[in-house]
Amino acid sequence: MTRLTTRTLSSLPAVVRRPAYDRSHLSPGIVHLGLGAFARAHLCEYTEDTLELEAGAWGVTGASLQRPDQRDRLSPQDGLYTLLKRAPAGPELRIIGCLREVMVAPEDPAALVARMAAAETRIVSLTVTEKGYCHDPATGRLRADHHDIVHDLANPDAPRSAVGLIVAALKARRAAGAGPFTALSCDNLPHNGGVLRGLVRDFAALSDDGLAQWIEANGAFPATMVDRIVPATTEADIAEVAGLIGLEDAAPVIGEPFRQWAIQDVFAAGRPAWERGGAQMVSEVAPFEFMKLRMLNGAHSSLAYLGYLAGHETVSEASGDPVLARFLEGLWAEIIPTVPAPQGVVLGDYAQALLARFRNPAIRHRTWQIAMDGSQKLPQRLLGTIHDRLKQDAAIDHLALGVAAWMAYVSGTDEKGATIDVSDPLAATFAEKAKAAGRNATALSRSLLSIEAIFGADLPHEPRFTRAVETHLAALFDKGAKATVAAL
Ligand code: CS2
Repeated sequence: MTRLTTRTLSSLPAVVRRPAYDRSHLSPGIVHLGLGAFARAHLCEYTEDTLELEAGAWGVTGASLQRPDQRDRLSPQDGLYTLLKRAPAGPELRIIGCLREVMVAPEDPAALVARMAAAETRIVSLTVTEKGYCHDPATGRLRADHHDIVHDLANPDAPRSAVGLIVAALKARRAAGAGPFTALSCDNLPHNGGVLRGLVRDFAALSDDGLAQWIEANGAFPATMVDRIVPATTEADIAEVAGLIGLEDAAPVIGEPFRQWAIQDVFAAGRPAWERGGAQMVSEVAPFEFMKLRMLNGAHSSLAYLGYLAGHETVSEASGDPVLARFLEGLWAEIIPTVPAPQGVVLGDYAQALLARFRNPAIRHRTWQIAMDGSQKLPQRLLGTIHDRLKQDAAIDHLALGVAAWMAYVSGTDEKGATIDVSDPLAATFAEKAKAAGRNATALSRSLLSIEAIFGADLPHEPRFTRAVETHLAALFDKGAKATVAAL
């Protein structure tokens, strides 16, 4: 089958939307770190919308921080790829053209730093996932003992962490008398802009106080809230896209039609008119971020753990299960009083819209995929909400069941006695703790609660929380996820 390339674009069927601007004039205004499916389905589509209206300055250089596979798939197709939006009513297809080139950081970190430091780069955006920040998720502070940070401090010219790369590039810009680029975090972290600013400053301060002060005075780190459900692309998706577009595309991305992007409008060197694609440029991102992290991601994670334990492979299946759907309603009822509604939003309506998105039968988002990296996700998705509820002296039953389900999941054994493939930076710690505690809910919950990087110093001493978690975990071990949820 013929490959999707610049040359074959014209042979696409008419239903496929394609770049309506001259790609040969794209300059590299944006360098994106962490070129996963999410960024290609989110930031790149918003950028594509602006290029259709004002072509030119905002081409994207994508950088993979670990593996070469994205580059190997995308380069033979001139950076072009299909975005397949799956609505319950049927698919919508669009070829995204904003990606100019793909770099692979470990192959040549200095080349990537040079690209970021070049004057024409005005924004360095990131989707490196929670663990890519090398920070302590409970406090948001840099982990100076993190292996990548230790490496980058010892090898400042060949960094491998996002923070190390940003600091190296900002250092070069300062030395060249250029201003900084805007560092734009697009990850699901609370106060992502402020957290990134702190990490970059703290890392810089470990080697160069003057640089840290320059960053503090001149840097721009807008906060963002990003939203689009984008499951990992499968071989079946690749085959389906080929059938739909009549060309081979080795790197399509699949997403729901819904998308949202709230961005704090503080940029150091200009930005694309992302609002033309519907992004919300705001002065205060926090209300959007609380709403999304707590209501969408908090529910997603809880449903992923409970759903996986109850034998559901996808979110759509799990949220279609009436027992789990009732759980979600109860969970949102606990979360909503802790969330200040963004202007014009009715949180009850937002919850109903989430349920419809979760149930989209055209999207196969695996519970296993969302269950990944719970140690990095729990604090902002569930624990902050629990903290606020306890302060209000309000019920936390559903929230605590979400945490207990995470514990049952990381115990590494499912309800049929089969091994769970737990993917998490702390997986080895979990395995050790599970081995020592066995199926003793008291022992396992106490042992997991003592991980300060996740639970912080206060929550583990809050008996209303620890008791609820322990009781739920015992029930999950005794009678399984479905019966435990049904008995709530
Ligand atoms: C999910 C998110 O994988 C996960 O942890 O909760 O990736 C979720 O799909 C996105 O945040 C939706 O915007």
